[in-house]
Amino acid sequence: MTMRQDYPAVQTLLQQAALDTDLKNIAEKILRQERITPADGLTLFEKGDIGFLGALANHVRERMHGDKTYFNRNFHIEPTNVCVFTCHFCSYSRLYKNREDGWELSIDQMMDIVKSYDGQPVTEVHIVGGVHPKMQLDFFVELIKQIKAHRPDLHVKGFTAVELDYMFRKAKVSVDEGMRILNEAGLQSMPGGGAEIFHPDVRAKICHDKVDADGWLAIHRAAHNRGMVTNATMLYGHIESYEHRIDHMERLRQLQDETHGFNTFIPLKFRNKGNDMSDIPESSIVEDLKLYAVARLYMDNFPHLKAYWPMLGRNTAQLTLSFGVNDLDGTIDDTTKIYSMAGAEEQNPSMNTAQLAHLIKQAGRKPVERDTVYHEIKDYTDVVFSDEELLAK
Ligand code: V47
Ligand code: SF4
Repeated sequence: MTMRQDYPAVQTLLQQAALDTDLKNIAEKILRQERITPADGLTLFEKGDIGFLGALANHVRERMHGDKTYFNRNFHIEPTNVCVFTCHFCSYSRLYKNREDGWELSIDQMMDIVKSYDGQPVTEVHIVGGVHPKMQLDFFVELIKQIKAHRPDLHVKGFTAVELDYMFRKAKVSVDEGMRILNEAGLQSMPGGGAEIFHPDVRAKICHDKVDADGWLAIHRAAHNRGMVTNATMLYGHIESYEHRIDHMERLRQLQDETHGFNTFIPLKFRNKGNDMSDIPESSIVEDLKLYAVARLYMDNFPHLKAYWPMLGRNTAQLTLSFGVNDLDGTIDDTTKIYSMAGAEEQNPSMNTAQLAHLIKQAGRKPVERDTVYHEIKDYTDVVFSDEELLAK
């Protein structure tokens, strides 16, 4: 086995006389590339300090990916923020009866967004939004077909399991049938949203009326069975306990053992502006970094760990690159409102390729542009950017 640069750092940690025996045993398992148990995961949250967790998670990250840090060039389409559900953490949605306060895009309006990227080297469109009672399966099949007819090479990643669960029930089709219809229309992968916290005690309090854990997992299983890849998220830093986080990650790890269809795990930090949970303080940066590190150590069968910079902010996103993260999502181009409406620092999230690559280099890592399924497009390590590119708004 090659000894990576940080291996001595982990060895030094293990030799500390004061190191807790449980933590030492877990670290030794990780160095032997053995799976850690739910109890080990809990111990890491409860006893691991930021230095210990960071060194171990960084060791795993570098064993898997070296210094490579992936990003892609993408844009989002948010068809609507009108939603039949009432998730208490959501700052973005409007009920159908208040739909004049929200937005509802027609297929033509969404195609205008797609066409506005003609000639630009974007590789992915990410489609996600509220669950509108009148935007149904046929509508989205038509949208996907028009996108693929206009630009066949654009990867269509779309719809959370929450949107799909509603769409399939409304169209009275089974999950497998619904997935077949969308996949044949041109849907290639699914984002990871809607997972929140799977445990029913938490779900009942924060998002009682949408698809439950088993329903969410069944939709991802159906996608994986068709050969589609998907992501998984976890909304953390509100009322959940460490046990709930481990339970969430364990359910995902088990499905991944079965299907190997997940690409990326994306912890999403709860932001508390403009929603029913605004009285709950946001997690500290130390808690955020510890969570990323534990996620990297626990989710041993997930190839990638993503920090979503529009939600975390650029500075924290840079720090996560030393706590297990190897992906920073995409250039986004100011096309998502989910986090700006919930109080994220990034009110107009947009970075050009030079800025995103520079951010990664500043953290001492190698920026690599990828497509949705992690084919490498270009290594930017030795590319020199002009001030004009770096300072562009
Ligand atoms: O499921 C909603 C989250 C998610 C808040 O797969 C909030 O590549 C924090 O899943 N504070 C949707 N989070 C977005 C999503 C996503 C984003 C980027 C990349 C990918 C991917 C997926 O947004 C929802 C919910 O968990 N969310 N409100 C809030 N106040
Ligand atoms: Fe609707 Fe999604 Fe907001 Fe829940 S998080 S209310 S499902 S838009």
